[in-house]
Amino acid sequence: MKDMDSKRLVYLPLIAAAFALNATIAGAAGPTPEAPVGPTLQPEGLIAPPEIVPGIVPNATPPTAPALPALNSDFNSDGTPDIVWRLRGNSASKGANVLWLMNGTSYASAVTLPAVTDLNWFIAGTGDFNGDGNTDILWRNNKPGPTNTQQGRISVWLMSGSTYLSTVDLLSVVDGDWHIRGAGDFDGNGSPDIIWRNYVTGANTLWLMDGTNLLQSSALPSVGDRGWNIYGSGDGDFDGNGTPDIVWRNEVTGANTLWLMNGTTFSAAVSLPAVTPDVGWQICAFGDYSGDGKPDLVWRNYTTGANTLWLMNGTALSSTAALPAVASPDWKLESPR
Ligand SMILES: [Ca+2]
Ligand SMILES: [Ca+2]
Ligand SMILES: [Ca+2]
Ligand SMILES: [Ca+2]
Repeated sequence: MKDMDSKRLVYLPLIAAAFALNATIAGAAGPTPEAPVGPTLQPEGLIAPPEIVPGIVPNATPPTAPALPALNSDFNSDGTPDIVWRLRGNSASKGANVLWLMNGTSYASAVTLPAVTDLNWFIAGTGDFNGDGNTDILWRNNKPGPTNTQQGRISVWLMSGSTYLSTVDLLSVVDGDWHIRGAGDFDGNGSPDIIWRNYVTGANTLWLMDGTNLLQSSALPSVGDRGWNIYGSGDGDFDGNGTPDIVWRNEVTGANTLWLMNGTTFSAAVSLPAVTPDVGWQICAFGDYSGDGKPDLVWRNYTTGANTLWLMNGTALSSTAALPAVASPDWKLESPR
């Protein structure tokens, strides 16, 4: 591994007012989300936990200091991270966004967020970017092409609870090879920092933020093998050192790995249980649902529609808990990550 060249990032200042995110702020008057409103629980037997490949033993590091960062996806401030969904695909409701409010490891209710029918916009993460105690939603527009006049824009939806307030634009990154893969407060200044991975070069970097302002880039080790991808961070402080850690999954081999971080510096890589890639499970989100102070993993099976929590004890899987199934693979489970 070697450090990447952060100069590859191209920053284009934007005039926020001229580029307000083209959200349809119709709220509940917009298209009716399909599955997540009133989801039907599949019979328990149909929700198989992700398969664990024997023989790959995680090197669990005992949790130490229980200094937990603020929850980055707790929209209703009840202490449980909530789950953000976005509907892609070509249905009449495409562009719908829905919040699942969670009660511990159980689904409690769904809230419709404003729709964004332009599918060039991706939900890139969540976190409190303006420091008002409310979780905000990070967006990136990334579909390079001559017809996309907004390529590279990055916007934050400032929220009040689950209510949209306003949009703030960040610096733009036009290069579509760079993807935002999550957000977490790595330098401990209270602002979520943004994790980037370059899908072509394998470079990885952090944007250290002061609210919605970029302070500086901080290079992470490069990972040239494109089978590996970052699936997020969010509230995922797995070793309890006060710094969020970064979850990697290899979609070719099924291996899952955690980068333990010491602030903005890579510290060590440890294995998580592997999940064979041919069974349809994708790792999607990270937050403490069981309330034991340790982050859990949210899996979604885009083949069967099942959703499952891995309740974790550090880097060790202790049990699984089924979430309501959402049949349509067009519903993307986006956050917390
Ligand atoms: Ca909550
Ligand atoms: Ca906020
Ligand atoms: Ca920070
Ligand atoms: Ca940590």
